[in-house]
Amino acid sequence: ANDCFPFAVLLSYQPIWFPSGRRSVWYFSTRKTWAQAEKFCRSIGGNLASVRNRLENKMLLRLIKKKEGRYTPTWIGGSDAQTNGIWFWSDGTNYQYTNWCRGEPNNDRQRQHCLQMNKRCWDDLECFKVRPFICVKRRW
Ligand SMILES: [Ca+2]
Ligand SMILES: [Ca+2]
Repeated sequence: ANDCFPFAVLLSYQPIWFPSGRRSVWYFSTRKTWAQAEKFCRSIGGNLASVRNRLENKMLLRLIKKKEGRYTPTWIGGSDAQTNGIWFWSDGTNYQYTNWCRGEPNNDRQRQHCLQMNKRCWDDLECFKVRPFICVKRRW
């Protein structure tokens, strides 16, 4: 039922815009698995968020802090589920800028294939864990 998100509710969310002005970013505090989160983002015409540079990374962290009151681990759109060690952004953005925490991605127990923003840096994590998440939508 949660997958069916009324547009009127969406209107009450305040997205932030990346500096390019072409991509808006939406924070959702509902905890979902990575795949559920990506599916939800697609249902509103977007994808889980990709990060293209340091400024965008900083903006997402600031958004998490603002919405949760602290740096809560949050899903964004990176995944190496197809081939371990080959990372993709679910929105098709080139995987170029990275901000991995020291020692990450470590593919712990060979089963970490999804990217969470963890405090100030990134960590690969089991995709079935539930986290709040950030969607990105291109300007329509
Ligand atoms: Ca992996
Ligand atoms: Ca990890």
